[in-house]
Order: sequence, then C-alpha cells, then structure tokens
Amino acid sequence: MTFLSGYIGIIGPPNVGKSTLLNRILGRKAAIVSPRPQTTRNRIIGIHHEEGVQMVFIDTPGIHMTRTPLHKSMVASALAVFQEVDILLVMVQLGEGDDAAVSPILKHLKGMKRPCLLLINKVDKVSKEMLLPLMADYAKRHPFDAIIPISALTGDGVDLLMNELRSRLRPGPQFFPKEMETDQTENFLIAEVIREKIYLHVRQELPYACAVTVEKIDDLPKRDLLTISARIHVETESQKGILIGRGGRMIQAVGRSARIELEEIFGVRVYIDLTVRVEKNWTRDTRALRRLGY
Ligand SMILES: Nc1nc2c(ncn2[C@@H]2O[C@H](COP(=O)(O)OP(=O)(O)OP(=O)(O)O)[C@@H](O)[C@H]2O)c(=O)[nH]1
Ligand SMILES: [Mg+2]
Repeated sequence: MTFLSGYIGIIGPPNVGKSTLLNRILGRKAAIVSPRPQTTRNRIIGIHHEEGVQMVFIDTPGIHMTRTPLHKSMVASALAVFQEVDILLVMVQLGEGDDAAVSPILKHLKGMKRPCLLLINKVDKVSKEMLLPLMADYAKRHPFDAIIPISALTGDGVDLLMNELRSRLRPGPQFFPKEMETDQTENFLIAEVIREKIYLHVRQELPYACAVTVEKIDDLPKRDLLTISARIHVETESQKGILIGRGGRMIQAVGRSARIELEEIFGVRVYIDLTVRVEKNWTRDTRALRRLGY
C-alpha cells in the first residue's frame, strides 16, 4: 500500500477555534486556547498518525488587520502557511462582525491551486436553519472544494472533516516519526500553558503585553517532581504591579492554575517559580521580539 501524507494548514480570523480543532484532532493539548482573540502567536505543528497515513496540521495565529510589530509577525507567520501546505482549511464562525474579518482572507485565496476547505465552526451555538443559507453564501464567494460545518468543541463534524482530508491526501513520505505528536518543545508548552492562564485570569489588555520564557527546568524523577522557573515579561512597571496583584494574589492564581494543568500533562508533581520582569515596549522592538520567540 502507498503511504499517504500531506501538510494541512488551519487559518482564519482570531478566536474562531483553530487551536481547539488542532487539540481535538490530536486528542491532546498542543496549542493553548482562550476565550480572547489573538491567543496563538506562533505556528504550531500537530501530527496525526494512522496506519499508512500521516497528516501534518499547522495551527496559525488568527489573521487580522494590525500595526504593532508583534501582531505583524503573527499574521506573517499565518500568511506564509498559504504557500507551504498541500491542503488549506479556512475556519470561520458565525457572529456579528465576522464578515469584515473573513473578507480579506478570502481575497488571499484567489488563484490558489491547492484544495481549500471551508470549516464553519461552533455549530453547537447556532440553529441548523441558519447554516444552510450561510453555506450557500460562502459557496458563492469562493470555489471551496468542500464546506463543512463542525464543532471543534464537541467534535461534531470532525469525523467528516477527517474523511474529506483522507480522500485528498497524495502519496508522500512519512515526514515525522510515529511517536511524534507536535514540533513544540517541552519548554514551549510550559511557557504557553502559563500564558494561557494569564489570558484566563488577568483582565483587559494586559495579557497582550505578556510574554513567557522558561528559565530553568529541573526534573527530579526520584522525587516525582518537576521544578520550573519561568519569567513573565511585561511592558511597563504598572503592568507588573497589576500582574502581581495585591499581596501577590494575581500571580499566585496564574501559577496555581498552570501548575494544576502541567501536573495533568506530565503526570508528576510540579512546582513553579514565577517572576515578573519589565522589558520596555517589547511588543514593538524587533530584537526583543526575537529574543522572546516571535
Ligand atoms: N461553542 C463553541 N466554542 C468553541 C468551539 N471551538 C472553539 N471554541 C471556543 O472559542 C474560543 C477560541 O478558541 P481558540 O481555539 O483559542 O481559537 P483560535 O482560532 O485558535 O484563536 P486565536 O489563536 O486567537 O487565533 C475558546 O473559548 C474556545 O473554547 C466550538 O466548536 N463551539
Ligand atoms: Mg489559536
């Protein structure tokens, strides 16, 4: 039997559920998820293995109009995926203002030769009657090879999506070894889980000014303990104050939820030491961006 494989890009506006879909397909957390837009900042590869089949998914930052260097670098990494993949998944959701977010993306698809499937996500939130006219409308706007309503959250429609993808794979190499599920390092996953908890606990704009780096990891197998030193970088002193919170309450809450999740992921006890550091205007400084992984 010939081996079938391919690279599959997941693109779309922010917050539509791209990372949720990647995690659902892999059956594990590879990308962090939050109720706020612009959560994903890097492209993240997740590999789905089947007998004789390998699908390499690329989750990307949401595409949006932007000016700051951080967001520009995020959007550029998403747009680059258009050229690299064998199949493109364009994800949208239903809701106000979504059209403005989707139109520029559809423009980028013009003239593309690769198979391109449209995923309408979050169908668990809408009535089925709303779906048909919307699908017809999208079919008019771009010649998608298929339009598939799904719920990345409940898994509804995901089997159908996987069938559609399987039928479009071509003979190709096994790009990654069988045991490899993602290209992300342990350090990256730890930093991202901490960043996710900042999005969940800290209000307003502050999470957008945060970057996380892991400074040190000690794995003590005999004691079943992983000790992690991580640093949260913010742009100003006042942000530092808010992030730490009164009596350290905010930073402790972030650390606690990150610890609980990382203990689940790694199956050992975890201790996290979090410090906050001011890196002035890092979201605008290209050298700082590179240093922090963007
Ligand atoms: N109801 C519902 N919520 C969903 C579904 N998929 C994702 N969500 C929620 O939508 C929010 C955004 O999900 P993400 O997976 O972070 O979205 P994203 O497209 O990766 O966002 P960015 O990384 O910011 O571009 C989260 O609160 C998810 O729980 C779905 O199928 N149904
Ligand atoms: Mg995401």
